[in-house]
Amino acid sequence: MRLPVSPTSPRFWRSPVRGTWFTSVLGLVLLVGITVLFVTGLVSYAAYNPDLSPVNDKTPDKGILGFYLFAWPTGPHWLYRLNQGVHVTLGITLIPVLLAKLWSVVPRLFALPPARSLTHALERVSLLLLVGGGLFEFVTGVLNIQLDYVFPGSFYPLHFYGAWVFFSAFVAHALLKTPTALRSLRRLREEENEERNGEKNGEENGEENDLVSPDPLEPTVSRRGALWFVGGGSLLLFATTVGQNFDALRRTALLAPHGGADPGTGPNGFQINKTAAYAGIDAAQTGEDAWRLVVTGRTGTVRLSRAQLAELPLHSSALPIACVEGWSTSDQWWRGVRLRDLAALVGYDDDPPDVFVESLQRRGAFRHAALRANQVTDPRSLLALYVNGEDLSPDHGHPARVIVPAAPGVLNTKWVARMTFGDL
Ligand SMILES: Nc1nc2c(c(=O)[nH]1)N[C@H]1C(S)=C(S)[C@@H](COP(=O)(O)O)O[C@H]1N2
Ligand SMILES: [Mo]
Repeated sequence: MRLPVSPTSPRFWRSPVRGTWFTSVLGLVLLVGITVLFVTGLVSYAAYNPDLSPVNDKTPDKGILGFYLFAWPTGPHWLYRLNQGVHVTLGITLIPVLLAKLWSVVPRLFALPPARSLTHALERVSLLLLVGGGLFEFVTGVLNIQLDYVFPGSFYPLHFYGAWVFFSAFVAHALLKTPTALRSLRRLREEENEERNGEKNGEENGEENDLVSPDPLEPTVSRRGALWFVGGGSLLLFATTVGQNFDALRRTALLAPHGGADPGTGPNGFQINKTAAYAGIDAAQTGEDAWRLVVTGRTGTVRLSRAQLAELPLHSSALPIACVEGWSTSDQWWRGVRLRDLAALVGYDDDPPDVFVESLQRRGAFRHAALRANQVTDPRSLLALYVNGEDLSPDHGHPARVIVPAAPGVLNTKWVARMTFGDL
């Protein structure tokens, strides 16, 4: 008969799958994956041009953590779509790997004594930051894209500061553990041979043997099998998420809030972030008699009706909408007035400056945005009146919306009312 044991005892943990090799493979996958998540996350923040204007900055108290910000380029035109597609799709795909990795080392979290020495105590605190930070980043990220965000405080600063805490602990951990992980993988071939010869899982040599159960159950799955199971989970999440970045695959994105459901048909039948009704846009404000675009600059203010705008030189650009939440559209055909032509109307003939764009919308963080001079100058940047050969629909920003190459969706302001050109 077995006596009951507590989780603080190594004998409590009996899975024969635990061991250095299993933990090492998962750890090395996370080493690469989480580094990509961190970099694409920081890049995504830079893409908002937060250093251009406070209205673009969702993390105003970042301090020196914004040291790396740079002027976001306008090409290639799919730059933000790729960055954010990778960030969100990879983050979701790594969830099973993260959970399996935590599961594989969970006996250590319970091990006693809590600290054998000061170094050991520091190591355990850093592990708490690592595990807590990792879970926090994945949970806030998933909740934000599922539009079910429940944390007190804005997602952006929490996810941003959390990333720095998590990644610092992650770097320390990776420096300590990567040599062990690589050594353990080099033993892979030997182990494979052992397994083929029918030797039991869990018989490992070398350090870190506290991962191996001293009292393992009969294996029901090999360590490789367990790894395939984790990989299968990742593959399933990948396959039901990645489609939200491609119009033709959108129906396969079963888990994505902006996938699955049919966004509608027709030229305006592509994803919508916030509808006109949600944003409180009233048809009475957008009619031909009511709406005027107010453009201000060096030489004063110009007011234009939609009909007058449509008589200015019109240009076409094939550009996607790419949202921070990780969904994007394929290229749509926008048609409208170049931003730099609007700048020229108010006195900036060949030196377009930054612009501050305001929507008819009264509330909401995305009702206004600032664009940098390079974005105004790019000939593909438009104040669009039409998309895919038709008038913009109310939900896509009728009477007029901004569309800029390579920029995050947030900067493509809909229901534009006012544009103020001048260095910000
Ligand atoms: N006025 C206004 N413009 C806006 C938004 C908004 O909430 N209000 N949302 C932005 C965001 S976050 C995205 S991703 C895009 C989505 O554009 P779409 O709804 O036409 O696909 O619009 C942007 N423009
Ligand atoms: Mo967005």
